[in-house]
Amino acid sequence: MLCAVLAGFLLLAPEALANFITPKSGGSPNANHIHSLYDIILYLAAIVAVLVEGALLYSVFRFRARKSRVAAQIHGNTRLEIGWTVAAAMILVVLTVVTFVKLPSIVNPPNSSANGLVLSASVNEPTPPSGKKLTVCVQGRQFIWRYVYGNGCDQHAFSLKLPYSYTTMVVPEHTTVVLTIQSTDVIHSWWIPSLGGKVDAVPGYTTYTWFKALHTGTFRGQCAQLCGNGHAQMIAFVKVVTPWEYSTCLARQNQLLCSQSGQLKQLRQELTALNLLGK
Ligand SMILES: [Cu+2]
Repeated sequence: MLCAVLAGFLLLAPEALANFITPKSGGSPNANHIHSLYDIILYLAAIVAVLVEGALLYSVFRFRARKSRVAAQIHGNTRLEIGWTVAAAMILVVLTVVTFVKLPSIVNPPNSSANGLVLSASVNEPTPPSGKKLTVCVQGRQFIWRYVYGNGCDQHAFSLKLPYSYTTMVVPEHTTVVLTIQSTDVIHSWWIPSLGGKVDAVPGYTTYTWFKALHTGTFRGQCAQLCGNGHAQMIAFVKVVTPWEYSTCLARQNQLLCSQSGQLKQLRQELTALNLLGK
């Protein structure tokens, strides 16, 4: 009876509890591979748990203490002991092989799709086989995420006058996006669950991850490393749009940044002049 209930639970679980007891997925191939690997391990572990607990409960009930009955002892039964040692080892071997088979698809970025954006290559970041990707630099600081778009963003963001944004990252769909992750103060952790695993932003180091959004939409994430008293506010959004919308959005962002830096320059001049007048 108990086994039937647990088996029913396992059968229904993928539908009823999608992304509840398993990692979020659906936004990017790496997130999907993490999800399916997690599923395989979870269900194997669940089967082992049901078998072991079932045997235990059955034995407790069936062989409970009764007058004038002595339980049979199986200690020292070589066949049985070799059997369950080999079975446990085989399960671990299967899990290891499955993990190593799936790992490359989680770590290595694939090519952008034909309808994605055509982009440039660079040398030190994870690169898809075609070499074409979109680079976005993610910078964690207490307590906000900053994104700079385009090649060279990790070193020459200011001299190249690259467009940037805070909190919400805009990216095109079907395009391999490689993230270059840095921190300016303490350790933060970049994590948009539907778009893949989390990666730490460590001061003094550059870490990398990637995603390839499978459809448009907005994905929410949160800094996953306690980084100070404003940690809870350090949320992040990835807004996935069509490649055309992305190009338009980037051009608009450039224009806005340009006009604002013009205004800033003017304001600085005025303040400097006032200061000089005051002296
Ligand atoms: Cu944080």
